Amino acid sequence: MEPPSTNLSVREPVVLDCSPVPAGGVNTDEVLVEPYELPDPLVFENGAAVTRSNWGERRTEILNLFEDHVFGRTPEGELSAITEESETGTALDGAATRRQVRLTFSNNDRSIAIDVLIYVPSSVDGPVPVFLVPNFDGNHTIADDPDIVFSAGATRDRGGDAGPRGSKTGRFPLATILGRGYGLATFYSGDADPDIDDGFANGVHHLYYSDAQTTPEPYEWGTIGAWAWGCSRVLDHLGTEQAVDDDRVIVGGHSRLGKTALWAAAQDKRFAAVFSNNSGCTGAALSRRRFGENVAVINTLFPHWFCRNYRCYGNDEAALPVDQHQLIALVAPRPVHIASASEDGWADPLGEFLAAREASHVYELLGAGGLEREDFPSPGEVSLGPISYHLRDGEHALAEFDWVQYLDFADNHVR
Ligand code: GTR
Repeated sequence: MEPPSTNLSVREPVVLDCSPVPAGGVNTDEVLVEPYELPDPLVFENGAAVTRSNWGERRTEILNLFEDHVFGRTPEGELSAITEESETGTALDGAATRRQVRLTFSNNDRSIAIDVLIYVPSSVDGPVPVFLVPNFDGNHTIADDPDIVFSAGATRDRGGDAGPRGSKTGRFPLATILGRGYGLATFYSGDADPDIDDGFANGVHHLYYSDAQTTPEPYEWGTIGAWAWGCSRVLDHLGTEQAVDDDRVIVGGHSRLGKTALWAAAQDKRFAAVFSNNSGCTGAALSRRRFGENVAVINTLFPHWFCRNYRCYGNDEAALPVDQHQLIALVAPRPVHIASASEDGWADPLGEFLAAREASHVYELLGAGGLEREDFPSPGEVSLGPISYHLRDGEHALAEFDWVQYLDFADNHVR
C-alpha cells in the first residue's frame, strides 16, 4: 500500500460535532489504569508501513492530526513586525550581557507586543547556544533586577498588580546557566496570548482572523498554539542577535509551557532541541493511561488552551487519532529531554516516561538512538541519551536539579 498524499494546501477543515463531557473523576491508582492500545507512529493512517525514507510524509500526517484534533492549526503568513531595543546592560556582576527588545506585531488594526529578555555570558567569545524558555508571570519575576522591564502584559492580566520582582528566580538559575556557557532568552507567555478564557480578547489570534471572524474555528489554534507561535517569533529575533548561535537554540518550558515547548519544537524544525519539564496531560504524558489529569479535566479547567475539537475526546481518549508519544516523535531526530517529579502524580510521571520510550521507535528508525533505558527510574536517576529522561525527587516544579540535567543534556547533544 502507498503512503497517502499529504498536500497541505488541499486540507479540508475538520469540524467535530460532540457535546463536550464535563470533568469527571481522576485516577491516581496505577492498579486502576486500564489496558490501552497506542496509535503506532510507524504505520500510516491507511495502514502502509513507515520507512526511513517516507518518515517525512508520516511526520506531516501526525503533525496534521495534532493540529486538527489537539492544539489547532497555527495560521501561516508573516505579520507586520517592528523590533525596538529597550535596554542593553550588564548583569550578574559583569558575568553576563543583558538585552531587552520589544517585538510588536500588527494586523487587522490590532497589535501585540512581546518583550524579550536575553542574557549571554560575557566570558565566551563568539555566538553561544541559548535556552529559550518562556515564563508564566512576567520577565521581571525571573530575577531580582531593577533593570528588567516590568512586563506590561502581566500587569494587565493580573488586575494591575504584576507581582514582585524576582518572585520566580528559582525557576531561572541564571548564574548556573550562564556559568556553563549558555545564554537564556525568555518572554512572558501572556504577551502572545493571556492565559485567560476570555474568547481570545487580547492575544495574537485577532491578528490572523479573516473577514468577520470573531473566534478561532474548531480546528484552529488555542492559547498553547499562540505561545508556541511566540517561541518561533522569538527564535526569528534570536537569528538577528550576533551573540546568539541560532542553530543551537533549545526551547524548553515547565508544565503548561512544557506542553508548549514540545508543540513549538514539533512545528518548527529550527529548534535544535527541546526540554519539557513536568508537562503532563497533553504534554509528554500518554493520554490513554488516564492517570492524573485527563482530557476531560484539562478541557474543563483550561478550555482555551487547545482547539475546540479536542473537547470531543474527554473520557474518550481511545478515539484520539494520536497520543503524546507521537508529539515527542515529531521532534525526531533532534534531541529531546523529558523530565518528571516523583510527587507530581497529576502530571503522570510514568506516562511521561513511557511516552519517551515509545517515541524511541521513531528515533531508532532514523538512526538517532533513543531513550537509553527500559525501566522506570528511581528518583534522582538521569538518562542522557538522544531522548533523555530524568525523575527528580519532589514536587511539580522547575528546579536547579532539573536545569543541571538540561545543561548536561545540551553539552552532550547540542554543543
Ligand atoms: C495545572 C494543569 C496542568 C499543568 C499545570 C501548570 O493546573 O492542570 O496541566 O499545566 O497547571 O502549568 O502549572
